[in-house]
Amino acid sequence: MDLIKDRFKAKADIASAEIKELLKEYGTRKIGEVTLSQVYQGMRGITGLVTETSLLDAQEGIRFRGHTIPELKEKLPTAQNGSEPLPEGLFYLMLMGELPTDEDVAHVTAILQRRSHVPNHVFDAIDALPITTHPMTMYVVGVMALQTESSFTKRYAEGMNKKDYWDAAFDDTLILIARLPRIAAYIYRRKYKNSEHIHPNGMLDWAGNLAHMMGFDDHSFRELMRLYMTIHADHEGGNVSAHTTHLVGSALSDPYLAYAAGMNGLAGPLHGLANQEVIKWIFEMQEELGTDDPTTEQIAAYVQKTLTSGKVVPGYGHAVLRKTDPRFTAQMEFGKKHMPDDKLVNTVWKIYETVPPILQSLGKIKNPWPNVDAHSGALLVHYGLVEYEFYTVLFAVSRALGVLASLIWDRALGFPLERPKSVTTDSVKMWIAGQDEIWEA
Ligand code: HAX
Repeated sequence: MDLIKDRFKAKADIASAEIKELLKEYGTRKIGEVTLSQVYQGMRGITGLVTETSLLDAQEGIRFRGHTIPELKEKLPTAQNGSEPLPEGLFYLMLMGELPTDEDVAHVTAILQRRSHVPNHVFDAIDALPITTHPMTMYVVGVMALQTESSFTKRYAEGMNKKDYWDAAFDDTLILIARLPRIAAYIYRRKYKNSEHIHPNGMLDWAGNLAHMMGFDDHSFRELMRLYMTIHADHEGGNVSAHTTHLVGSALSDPYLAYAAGMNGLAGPLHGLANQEVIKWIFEMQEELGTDDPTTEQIAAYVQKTLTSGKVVPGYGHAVLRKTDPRFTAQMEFGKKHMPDDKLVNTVWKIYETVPPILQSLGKIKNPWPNVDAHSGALLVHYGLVEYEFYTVLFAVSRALGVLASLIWDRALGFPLERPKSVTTDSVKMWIAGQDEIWEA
C-alpha cells in the first residue's frame, strides 16, 4: 500500500500549500450572500465546505474530479468480460485526482482483498440484535463494533503528531472499505437467508465479491453492483451523509466513528432510505390497484392520493439538482440493456413520464425530476433482491468510497473543527430591530 500512500502524500502536500496561498490572498473575499432564509431553511446555497472528491452541478449532475458518470463509464477500468466501471477505480480517482490505470485498480483491489477479514466480535454484535432490527441499524452497529480496530484512535492516544493524522485516517479507511461488503452481506444472509453465510471469493473484485457473498452469482448482477457502487459513491460535500461524516471527523473522531455517524444520516427517508421507500410505494400502489402493470392514468391518480395525504413522492426532488439525475439515467440505460421487458422497471419508466408534470403543477417544488433512488430498487428486484429494507445498506457501502476519501483529504489538509455560528429567533428579532449585531458575533 506504500506506493499509493506515497503518491497521495505528495499530492496532499502540493494541495495544502496551494490552499494556503489562496487564503493568504483571497481569504477575506466574500463568497455568496447569506440571507435569513438560508439560515432558517437548511442552509441551501451557502458555500461553506470544501470537498475535493466531487462537485455537483444543478443542471448537469455530479462530476467526480471533473468526470461525469457517462465519462466514468468510458474511462474507468472494468472487470474482465464486464463493461461497468469498477468502483475501486472511482475510489482511486476521488483520492488521487487522476484516472487510474488497470494496474492501479488491480492494486487497490488487492489491498482491499488483503484487509477484508472481519473479526468475530463484529458478527457477535450484529447477532446480539433482534432479527427484526432494520438492516441499517445492524450495519451501523457492525461498523461501530469494528471501531476497536481504529489505528487513528490508537495512535492519537499514543500522542500522534498532527502531520500524521492523514496517514492514520488512510489506514483506517482502507481497512474499513475492505470489510464493509462482508458486514453488509452478513446482515443480508442473517436477516433474510436463515444465517446461511457465504465465504468471500478472494479472486473477485470488491463489488463482485459483495454480490457473491450475498448469494447472487449472476454475471449481470455483479455488473449491476459495480455500477451501483460507482454511482452512489459521492455527491459532493453538503448532503447529509457526506456532511455528517466530515463534521464528526472534524472533531478528530476516527474514520469508523465519523462514517457510522454519516450512515445514520443516510438512513433517513429524505436521504438514502428513499431507495426503500420508492419500492415500498410502488408495491403498495400495485396492491391497491390490483395490477403489476399500472397505466399512466392509474399512476397519476395514485400520485395525487400520495400528495393529498401529506406525503412526499419518494425518489423525486432534490435539494441541489434541477434536472433528471444522471445516476437515474445510468440505471435506466442498464435496465434497457439487461431487462427491457421487466414490468416493474417499465413501471418506474412510466412513473418518470407521469410524476414530473404533476409535481411541477404544484408550483412549490424546485425540482420535479427523479433522483438516484427512483430507479435502483426495481433493478434489484429484477434479480430477486426483493427485501427492500436492505437497499440503503448497499447505498451505504458505496457511499463509504466518497466520504472516506474526503475524510483522508480533510486530515491531509489540516481542516479544523467545524463550528458554524447559530442564532436564536430572539436574537434575530433584536438584529431586525437594530438592537443587536449578531451577524458579527
Ligand atoms: N413529493 C412531494 N413534495 C415534495 C417533493 C416530493 N418528491 N419534493 C419536494 N417537495 C415539497 C417539499 O416537501 C416542500 O414542501 P413544504 O414547502 O410544504 O415544506 C416543497 O416541496 C419545496 O421543497 P424543495 O425546496 O423543492 O425541496 P427540498 O430541498 O426542501 O427537499 C428533498 C429536497 C429531496 C428532501 C425533497 O425533494 C423530497 O422530500 N423528496 C422525496 C424524498 C427523496 O426522494 N429523497 C432522496 C433525495 C436524494 C438523496 O439524497 N438520495 O439519497
